[in-house]
Amino acid sequence: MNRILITSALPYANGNIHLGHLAGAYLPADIYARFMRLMGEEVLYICASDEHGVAINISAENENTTPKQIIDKYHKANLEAFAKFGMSFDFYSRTSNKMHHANALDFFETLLKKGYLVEKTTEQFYDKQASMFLPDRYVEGICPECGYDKARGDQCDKCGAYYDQINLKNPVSVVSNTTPIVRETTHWYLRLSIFQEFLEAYIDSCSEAWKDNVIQQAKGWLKMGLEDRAITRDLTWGVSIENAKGIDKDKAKGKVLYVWFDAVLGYITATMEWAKITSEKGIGINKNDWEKWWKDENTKHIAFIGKDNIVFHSIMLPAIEMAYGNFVMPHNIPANEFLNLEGQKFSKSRNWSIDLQDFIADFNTTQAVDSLRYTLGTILPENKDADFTWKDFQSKTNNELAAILGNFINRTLQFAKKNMDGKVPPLPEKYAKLQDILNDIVQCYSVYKKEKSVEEIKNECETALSTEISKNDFALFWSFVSGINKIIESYKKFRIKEAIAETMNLARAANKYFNDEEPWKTIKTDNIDACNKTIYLCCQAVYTLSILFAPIIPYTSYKIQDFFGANTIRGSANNGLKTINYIKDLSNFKLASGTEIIKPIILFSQIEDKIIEEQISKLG
Ligand code: B3M
Ligand code: ZN
Repeated sequence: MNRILITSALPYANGNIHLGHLAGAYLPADIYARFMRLMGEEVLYICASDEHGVAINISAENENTTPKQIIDKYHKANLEAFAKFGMSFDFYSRTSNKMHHANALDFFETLLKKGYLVEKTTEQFYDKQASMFLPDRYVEGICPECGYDKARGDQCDKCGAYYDQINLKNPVSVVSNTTPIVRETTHWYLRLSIFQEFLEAYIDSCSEAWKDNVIQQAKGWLKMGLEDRAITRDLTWGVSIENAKGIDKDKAKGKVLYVWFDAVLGYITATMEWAKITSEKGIGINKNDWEKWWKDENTKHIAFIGKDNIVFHSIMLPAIEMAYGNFVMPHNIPANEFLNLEGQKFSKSRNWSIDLQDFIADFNTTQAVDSLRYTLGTILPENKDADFTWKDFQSKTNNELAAILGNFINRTLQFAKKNMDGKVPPLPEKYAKLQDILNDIVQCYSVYKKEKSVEEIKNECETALSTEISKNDFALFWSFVSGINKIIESYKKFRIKEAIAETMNLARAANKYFNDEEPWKTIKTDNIDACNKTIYLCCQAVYTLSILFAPIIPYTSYKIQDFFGANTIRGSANNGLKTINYIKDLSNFKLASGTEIIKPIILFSQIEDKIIEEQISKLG
């Protein structure tokens, strides 16, 4: 049994989600969550809007409004867009909620009491013109590590360095464009150095399972030696520590928690909120159930993020969890690289971006959403930066979703509609053993997969079964059995892109089967048995594909299952409760002969050049 807690980086509620975000931390998490639910695992998928931090203040200033209005606007906009994109969050919260402030403060107070925080008075940049200290993004300058000249106050976007702002060279205030002075202020620091050894052991223990880029970055930090980090800021917007127990009220005045300290705790609070709210629904969730998702050692926390967030999840979060005590630390952090757009970096200011909201406004069909999910899924920047192009979107839709998957489903169902009374045909008596044979192949695969190569298993099965099963039938069965195994393995290793490619390969194999069997010929001869068998198996394949594609293109999957009036299985949010293992179950022919086929509709229509050209011309 696996209990899988899935989180996606909490998006800042100061702007719309764009395709780069989706490919980084949302789509892969959603596909993974849905697949694991279909595998019968206990899955809870949690996210929230990140509503604190200087980025929010700056947006408010730019839009001439208040932080509160900014977060309300973008929280709503992103929540709605995510829903249309088919995200299956079990719970989506916001860090401005009272419960989160209380929880984050509790962490602060507990760490303070346990001696993991230390108060220090240090020098910080102060903008005299604006009468304020300049935390993080309020100041820009030259990176002390690499010399990049647009480095932020707390982190360099170029080399990823994470430093004390006072080390920034040539600092300039973002607020007034003047050179700040240096002034003393008091802050609370997390004594990260205490955790050096412990984190080294933790990262070592993960080095086999985690992606290389994540391990390398984490090790890089550890190699430099961890230093104490300020976890408070001079700001009015954020989790105030003015009433925190254990500190001097005067010193705490005008201080809030550093956004990254409270944001990583947002995952935990959102889970608490989920448990509290869901416990009132009478579906068997208890308000303390959040604890089993965070404190039980059988829970695996998988944190999906973009590569710029690695340090906060591989170093800071585990340190905070360790300091507080009794929390499970991330089991895996499948951080993605970046997505580019038509060969260039996403940039809202240069209008080189595609917001999810704009995509939905322009296309507004579930087909288009699934096309987008599929296209992004096939190019996920898992190991290196990737590039989204509108031409690729068009070609993946037309040449794969429409020409392979859609075509196979359509020709199978149309054939049955026309020639078999609109029903799944009977499986003729002389083919009655096919189900057993399929089970044998499944069995053989699972027994031998550890000791033999796929080719060897294949040969073994093929020889053993050669007299009982035709070449085409075997090829179809083999593709599905070995393909499903590969898909499972890929998902388990967070190779989502590979799993998607393999899933489309099964649609290819099914299409090939249809071609090779030539049912349009057998129907005309007296070989109606063969024809019935072909279409019977094709219908089963359609159903199987609808399940395997459900995590990737959930809307389409729903439509396919609906053709058979079947229960719709999409790996949707289920409050952490498990269902049966649909994936394991796929080796059983699921559609009974005689099942009525509802009039099939075209699942993916071709995208014309005009549409694509229009979108390209909008950029820049
Ligand atoms: N709000 C997203 C970003 O860095 C940031 C993630 C928080 S995850 C706890 O773009
Ligand atoms: Zn740098």
